[in-house]
Amino acid sequence: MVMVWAVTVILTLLVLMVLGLLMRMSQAGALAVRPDYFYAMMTLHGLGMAGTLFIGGVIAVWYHAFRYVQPSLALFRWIYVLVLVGTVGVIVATLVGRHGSGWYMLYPLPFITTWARWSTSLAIVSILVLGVAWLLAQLELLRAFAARYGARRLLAWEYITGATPQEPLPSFILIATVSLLAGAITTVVGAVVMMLYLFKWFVPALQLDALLLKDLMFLFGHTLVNITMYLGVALLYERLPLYTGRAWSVNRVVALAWNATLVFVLFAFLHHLYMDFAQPKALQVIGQVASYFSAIPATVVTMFGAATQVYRADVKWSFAPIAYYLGIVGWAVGGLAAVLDSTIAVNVYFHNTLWVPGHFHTYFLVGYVLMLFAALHEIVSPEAQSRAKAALAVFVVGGYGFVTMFYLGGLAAVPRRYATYQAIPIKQVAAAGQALAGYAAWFVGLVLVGLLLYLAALVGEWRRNWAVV
Ligand code: HEM
Ligand SMILES: [Cu+2]
Repeated sequence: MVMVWAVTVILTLLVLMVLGLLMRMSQAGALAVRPDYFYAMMTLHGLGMAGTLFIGGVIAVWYHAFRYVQPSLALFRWIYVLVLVGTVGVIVATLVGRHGSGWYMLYPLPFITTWARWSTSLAIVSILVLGVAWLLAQLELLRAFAARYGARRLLAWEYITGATPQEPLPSFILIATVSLLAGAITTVVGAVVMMLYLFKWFVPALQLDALLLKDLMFLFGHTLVNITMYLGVALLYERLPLYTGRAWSVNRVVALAWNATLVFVLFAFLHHLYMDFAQPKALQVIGQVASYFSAIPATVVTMFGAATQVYRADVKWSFAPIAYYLGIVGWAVGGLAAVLDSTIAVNVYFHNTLWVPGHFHTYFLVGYVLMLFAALHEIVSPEAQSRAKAALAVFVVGGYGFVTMFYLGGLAAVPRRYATYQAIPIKQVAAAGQALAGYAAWFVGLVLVGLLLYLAALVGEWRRNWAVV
């Protein structure tokens, strides 16, 4: 089953990246894409990436969790079916119905329809189906962890109070618990929003509170993508020691850092509302503080741990440790750009410029995606080495080139989410946006070549491993 998941995830990423290429080409003026198609593609790309990478991480965690616990295999088959159904629904709603309200479907945008009305309801129902699948997956893993370690021990509080635990808690289980707990809570919030949307779709006269819905949507959306990153980090703590020969265990500092993350990650979403002047000022301050505190302790502890893992260690640098390590570097670079942007004084300049896709594409494309590549490679075809390493090199060069163009666009004040830059009345901004998009498209080409080479390296070997789980 895990093989089917791995293939599906990689192929989906490929398709979504091609959509990304088409968007960049449209912005470069190299391809005429009608705006309604551009926004439909952008919505599918964003929703698809967020969802696929999240479930991909859950699957990798599920697979590696077998070392410690017994999550249900049958349930993960059903989850596959649900995810497939939901994904097909989103594809039809966007590419056929041209629903284009962006990946976080901000109220009331989904209901100001320039697209087919049915596509809004299909998108809502499909996301609800995906939400059910995600919730089931998260709860099942948490159940399996609790069955083995006891619910009260999963957050490593013993390490904080100084008591000696009867059985050590793997750091993998601690970080996965933090991620899945925050994920499960906010998935429910997302489902509530979708239910409200569904009411609104049936009864258009219904008026909902736009600010409240924005808060709820970002509580869901921000947290989902944030904990996706943390699933990658959980894998890093679990797998890197295998190559360095050094344990990466829970201690008091690690336990404190990840407990802090669990609390603050639930309030960091407020940084998406800095421009909402109706929101009480205190919440803006909480947003900034929580953004720092949800990122910094976990990052510092992880960076320090990752450095001590390899410092003067006799590491055999095969594909997986290289990819995990490059992943953590991308995570740090993108994280720095993100924390900068979550600082109110800086956000005033960068809000809604290409700086924003700049930072999240960094920690995803050249951060988390590399960790996922490492995890899938370990599962699918650990024997494929030199070809996979070459693929990684091409992918990383292309990836950094591509995100650099977003940052330069942000510095040049190019706004995000423009189908074409020709409509921008300030000539220098339009010209900069267009030129940078053109360079970016070439780098995307490299990314796609890298991904195809990686896929080919895996295919070459995976028949041998088809039998695992
Ligand atoms: C080669 C890979 C990729 C390419 C070429 C690409 C390209 C793009 C482009 C051109 C945009 C629109 C930017 C704008 O003008 O606002 C975009 C938005 C976005 N991308 Fe990517 N992307 C890639 C990978 C990823 C990955 C790995 C993720 C993972 C999370 C991701 C998530 C998103 C999201 C969430 C949006 C925002 C959609 C919205 O504004 O509603 N992308 N991407
Ligand atoms: Cu956020």
